[in-house]
Amino acid sequence: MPGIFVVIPTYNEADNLPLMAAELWALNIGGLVAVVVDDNSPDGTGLIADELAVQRPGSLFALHRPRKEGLGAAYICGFQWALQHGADVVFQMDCDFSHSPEHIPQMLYELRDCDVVVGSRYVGGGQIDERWGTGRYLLSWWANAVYSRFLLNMKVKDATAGFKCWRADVLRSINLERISSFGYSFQFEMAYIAEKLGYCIKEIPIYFEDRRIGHSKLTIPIKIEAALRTWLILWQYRQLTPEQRLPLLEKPVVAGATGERGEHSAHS
Ligand SMILES: Nc1nc2c(ncn2[C@@H]2O[C@H](COP(=O)(O)OP(=O)(O)O)[C@@H](O)[C@H]2O)c(=O)[nH]1
Ligand SMILES: [Mg+2]
Repeated sequence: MPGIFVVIPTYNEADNLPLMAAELWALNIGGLVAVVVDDNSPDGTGLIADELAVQRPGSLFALHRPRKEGLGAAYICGFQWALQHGADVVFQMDCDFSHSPEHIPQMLYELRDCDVVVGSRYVGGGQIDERWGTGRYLLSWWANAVYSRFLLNMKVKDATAGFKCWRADVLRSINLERISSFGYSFQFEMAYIAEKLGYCIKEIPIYFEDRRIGHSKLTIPIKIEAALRTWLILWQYRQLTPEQRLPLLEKPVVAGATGERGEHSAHS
């Protein structure tokens, strides 16, 4: 059974997390493991993750980080954990239902003939919640059309998408240690690296619904970071080519999918 790891960073998602876990389990996909990476959320999301891990041993793991350090750092932590535990496929998604778990089976299917599948708002059939304000829409358009496509010359239409399905070996071939983004520039930094390394990225349309519960953590400093980071990314990876994929070491023995809860929980 393939090891399918769904990495979900959380910060104050206490109301969303149990619903998200239930929807993931309802998919009934063998070998699917949720990896929650919580940054010591004040609303107790981390404790809820621990309780869910007890309820379904081996189906959900809770990783705890001592403080809020941004979405990018949380994803790197979750990716590394998944790779160390024998992942074949790694998903990344928000915990707020903007990324519907319903797309997971199709994304898995599409991964058969590409390296990364992106749940995209900007391909035919993709859609954004009508409730998005003009400000947020313009920001997303600017980041994708101007920064990603024009400046970074990227092919992917939704470069800032946070819903992705990675062939785990692609992540193994990327030096995750050097990812520098904290906030949502993480999304296009990863997409840019994947393109520069010559991987095949496929986009499938999704309906991106605005979060129903809780608040967005997309703050002004994170927006400023994304704007400045684009230039750094352009410089940092200017000489990256497919020859620079990291060599694949032997895949670790699968432990995560069957291990005891707590065994892998990194409590703060
Ligand atoms: N662990 C962790 N998760 C975060 C952090 N910032 C945001 N998240 C989570 O990342 C996902 C995306 O954040 P969200 O606020 O929905 O951003 P938006 O979709 O761009 O509005 C959600 O599941 C958040 O709970 C952080 O600093 N640490
Ligand atoms: Mg969100």
